[in-house]
Amino acid sequence: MSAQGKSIWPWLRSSNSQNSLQQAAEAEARQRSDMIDMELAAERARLQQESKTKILLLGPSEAGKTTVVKNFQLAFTPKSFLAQAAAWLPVIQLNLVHSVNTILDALDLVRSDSAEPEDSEYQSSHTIPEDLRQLGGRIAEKLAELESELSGELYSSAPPPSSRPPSRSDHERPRLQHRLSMVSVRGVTLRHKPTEFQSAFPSWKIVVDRARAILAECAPDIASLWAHPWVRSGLKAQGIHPEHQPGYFLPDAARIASPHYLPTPEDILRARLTTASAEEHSLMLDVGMARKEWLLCDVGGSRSQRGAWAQYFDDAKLVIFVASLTAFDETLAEDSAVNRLTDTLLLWRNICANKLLASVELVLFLNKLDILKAKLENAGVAFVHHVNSFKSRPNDVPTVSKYIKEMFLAQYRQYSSSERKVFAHITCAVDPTAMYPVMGAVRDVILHSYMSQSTPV
Ligand SMILES: Nc1nc2c(ncn2[C@@H]2O[C@H](COP(=O)(O)OP(=O)(O)OP(=O)(O)O)[C@@H](O)[C@H]2O)c(=O)[nH]1
Ligand SMILES: [Mg+2]
Repeated sequence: MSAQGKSIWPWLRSSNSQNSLQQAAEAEARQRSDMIDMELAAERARLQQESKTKILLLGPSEAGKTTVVKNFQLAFTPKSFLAQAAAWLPVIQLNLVHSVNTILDALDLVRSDSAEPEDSEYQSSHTIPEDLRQLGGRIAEKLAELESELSGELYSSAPPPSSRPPSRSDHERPRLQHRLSMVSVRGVTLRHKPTEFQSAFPSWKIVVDRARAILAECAPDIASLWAHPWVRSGLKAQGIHPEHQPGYFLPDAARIASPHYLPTPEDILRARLTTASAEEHSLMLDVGMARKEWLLCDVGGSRSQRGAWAQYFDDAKLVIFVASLTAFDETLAEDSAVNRLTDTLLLWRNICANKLLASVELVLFLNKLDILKAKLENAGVAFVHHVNSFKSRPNDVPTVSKYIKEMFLAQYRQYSSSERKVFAHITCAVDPTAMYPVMGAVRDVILHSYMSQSTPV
């Protein structure tokens, strides 16, 4: 409407009425113009959102979803990925300290003489070599404090109590109770994302430097501890394999403690940080002449978090389901009665059958190939002991991985809510060289689905 148009305030009759009318009309025009600007901005935001390709990473906890996101960043935006390297340092320090404390705790190396159990059978089977007892005495206190300090800085609550049944002497050292038999940190909320640590966490440098100094003092003892045959056999007897667990940095103590240490891409891929709530990561990619934005939506995979996944299904173009090839002889951290492979297959079946995802392409990553190899070839684990239907097939990596892949594809064929392709890859997400071509193949699937969706029908 023009400013000179019909009066909207006919009751104004004073000699100034002409001026007032003009001002009111101008204000109205401004208001309308602002409204139009706001509508245009909202429309632009909507179109921008629609032009983003949303990729959902689903799968159980510890399967490697976040590690796959890191691989996307390393493959397609390496500069910004590497710029975040320093932010991963406290996470890596915490992973290392947590592994050492878990070993000290599991093998009772911090047991004081006065706390010796009375049970003579227990005592004789747990006689600690003197060198290890002294080693424990030198590092246990320092590393217990360091773990509390680092987890206090990184997480908004201390890690939860162990899921392991209490050992005989747990009641004697409540300060150490939070150590897990699993060498991972879970069930706690991050204070800040790693990329925000440096700005949001003012004492960052002080804490990291202090941790570095303590680790430098303890590094020779950590190396001796991990190399000690009594330690290796004691852990094996308890079924604890730190080398198969997330956040495994035990052989790297001296390197991590060195004054100029900066995490390498491989270290960042190995660092373990539980995803506490869904996170979106934006990646800008060149598609022909255009720049295209991908949104990688990374969710937490523990059972308590899965109920929240559906809210991200809406505009997803692709689901990358990450499963671990090594879940067959493991149980859930949330429920030790549930086999991880059984849980993962059921989860995959539900994703395949989900009607909200019927038009979404599926990519399946069967991950942790290196650990599968270590289990079958070094630790002598027999796959058939955990999956009877495997029968007398050869217990080697190609046969077992192919068999697991077939188990997943059979679920897909039987339960998929629509006719669509599934692209399966056997992966080792901590090996960036091996992952690079896989990332390229996934990019092609995304581009193909983007092209076909943007072609008018
Ligand atoms: N050795 C080995 N470790 C892997 C592999 N893939 C991932 N990891 C490690 O496994 C741990 C867990 O990986 P994440 O990516 O954090 O697992 P996630 O699926 O995001 O787990 P949540 O966030 O709890 O849902 C990390 O320490 C990774 O470095 C792999 O192929 N081999
Ligand atoms: Mg994660």
